[in-house]
Amino acid sequence: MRCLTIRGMAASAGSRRGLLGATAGGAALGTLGATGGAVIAGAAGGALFGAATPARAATGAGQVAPGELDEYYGFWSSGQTGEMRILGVPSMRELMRVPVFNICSATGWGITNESKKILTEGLTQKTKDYLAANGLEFPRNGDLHHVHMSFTEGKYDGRFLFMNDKANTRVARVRCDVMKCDKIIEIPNAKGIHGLRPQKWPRTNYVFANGEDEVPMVNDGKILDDPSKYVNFYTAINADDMTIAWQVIVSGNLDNTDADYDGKYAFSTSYNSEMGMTLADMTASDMDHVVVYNLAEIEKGIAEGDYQEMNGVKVIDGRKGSEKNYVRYIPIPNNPHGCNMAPDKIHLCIGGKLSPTVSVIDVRKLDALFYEGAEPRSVVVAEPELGLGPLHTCFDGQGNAFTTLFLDSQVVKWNIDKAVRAFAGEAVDPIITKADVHYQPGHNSTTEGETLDASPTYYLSMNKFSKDRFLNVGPLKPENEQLFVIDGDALTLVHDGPTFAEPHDSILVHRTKVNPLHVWKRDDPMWEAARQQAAADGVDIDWGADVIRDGNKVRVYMTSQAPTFSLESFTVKEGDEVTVYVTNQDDIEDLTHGFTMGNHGVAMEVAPQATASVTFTAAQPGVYWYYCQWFCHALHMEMRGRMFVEPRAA
Ligand code: K7E
Ligand code: CUA
Ligand code: CA
Repeated sequence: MRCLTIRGMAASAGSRRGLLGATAGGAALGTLGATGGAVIAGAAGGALFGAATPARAATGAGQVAPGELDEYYGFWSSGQTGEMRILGVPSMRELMRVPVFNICSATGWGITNESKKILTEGLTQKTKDYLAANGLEFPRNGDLHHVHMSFTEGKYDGRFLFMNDKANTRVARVRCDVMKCDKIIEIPNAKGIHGLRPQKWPRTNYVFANGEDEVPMVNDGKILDDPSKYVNFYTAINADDMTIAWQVIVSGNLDNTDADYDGKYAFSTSYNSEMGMTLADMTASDMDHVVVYNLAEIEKGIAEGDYQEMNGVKVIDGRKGSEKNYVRYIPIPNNPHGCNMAPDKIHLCIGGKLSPTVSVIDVRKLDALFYEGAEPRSVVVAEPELGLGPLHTCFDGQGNAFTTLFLDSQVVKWNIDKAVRAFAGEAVDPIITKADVHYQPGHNSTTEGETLDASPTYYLSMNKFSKDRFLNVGPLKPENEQLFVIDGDALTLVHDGPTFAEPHDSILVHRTKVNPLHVWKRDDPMWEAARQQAAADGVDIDWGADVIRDGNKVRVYMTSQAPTFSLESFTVKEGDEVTVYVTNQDDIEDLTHGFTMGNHGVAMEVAPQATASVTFTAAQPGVYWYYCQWFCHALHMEMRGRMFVEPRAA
């Protein structure tokens, strides 16, 4: 087995532009020709480059004409941007950005009272205290790697989306009926929530989350250089109410996670079984491990009181050497990364990263590991050598897998059954095909590929580098993502387009499974606090045009109906704490208003039938215009009014 040196891990594949230029004029040559002849999905039927794909262009697969709707919703993470994105697939049109861990000027996320409540209420007291001491209410940044939908019996059920924030150890939930975040919690004890997956079977009762970063068990500033005191935590979150169900202390760190289709086991990869604190130490061993969590045994252990309580969480000890049946450790080469359960319900695929292999675990053999003392590696039923830097694997629902090869800048399509037979000694080659991608792919997705509805329709490659692929925009380059049509054993490129940081991961969900509302329901819980305050103030929130003074607090209630606010002006005093509530009376689809108070740093979206509110301190005396910031009407510019700030009486 080849193993890479650290130096060899650098994103080293050079530009293919020169190479492509040399071959594009000629006949298609091997794999290069297959991707060099790209059809760029476009408005007017798609421009053809190269000669490899005229048949595809003629059938139009992978193309969506203007005005036509896509077949799939794509839910994208955005990495260090901290938001979730919704794309249409296969057109790859960006449909919406849903702010979650970031602050958003267009929607007012992080500015409105409704969003601030969600951003603050789930933080630990320790974090709240730290932020308050630094003049902050919630973290300003987020690092959103993984978006996953809730499951019912192994299939997407269109209820919720769950996502992680590695930067501030948080997990968030987005409601699919309105595509807004409704819960964010900080995970106690753990540090750096990275891998995240919902339970697949029988439904998503738990959301599983990996803590990637090791910290001393008692992290109070007294221990630095004693790795034996460092631990990591695996967390199960109750999906229905976003509370912590339990945690498990493990040996080694945790990277990616997945769950089986039987509701029995969950899994994590660990690249730092060494518990090293330096790069050299983290890569010292040829083997790391996969952790297997036995859900029934953990639940039983919790019920029987075999836990310690840490910061309000019930924590099971699953470290190596424990005699209990909570977890098992399976040795896997070498700094493994991706952790993907195949929809055949049998095979778990682990990307080897520093090893050119994918390790395949047969989950039917796990019982023997727990209850019959089977040798840990006995559950590994295949370990095909696929190429350099295997990271993530997705599936077509027909027994085949697609693995990204970061260092080779390729995707490899391979057959799981053939890999198992080859491992058993048969002379078969599991590799079906390889296709070039541009460049350095991380995650990949197929249509519903991590569900029982996986289909061989589209293959998406999310690439970390664009290099020379687009017009130069300065030293900071966009990333690149490429969509392929799966056509038998061939992968045909139909979209190649830049994205801003970062197309980290995505899921592709058939449009029949997602049914958002067209306008808000007036009784939505999102503005329950506003509704209660209005009731306490004797104001009808649906029709308000009221200014309520309460000491130096002023509550201003108004409605919007294109192109007017129900208050054309209101008066406050310098230094007043002003809260403006806006209810959008328009119930026409897409008739969103906004509210921006000039020179006060406040703005928000108010979608049809919604209420939103924002609180700010009235600035120096004078006239300040507020205006609608979402274009709503021919007289949208005129949809504005004045706040008059009077001097505070001496
Ligand atoms: Cu999903 Cu990068 Cu966070 Cu792999 S991890 S690439
Ligand atoms: Cu209302 Cu623009
Ligand atoms: Ca390691």
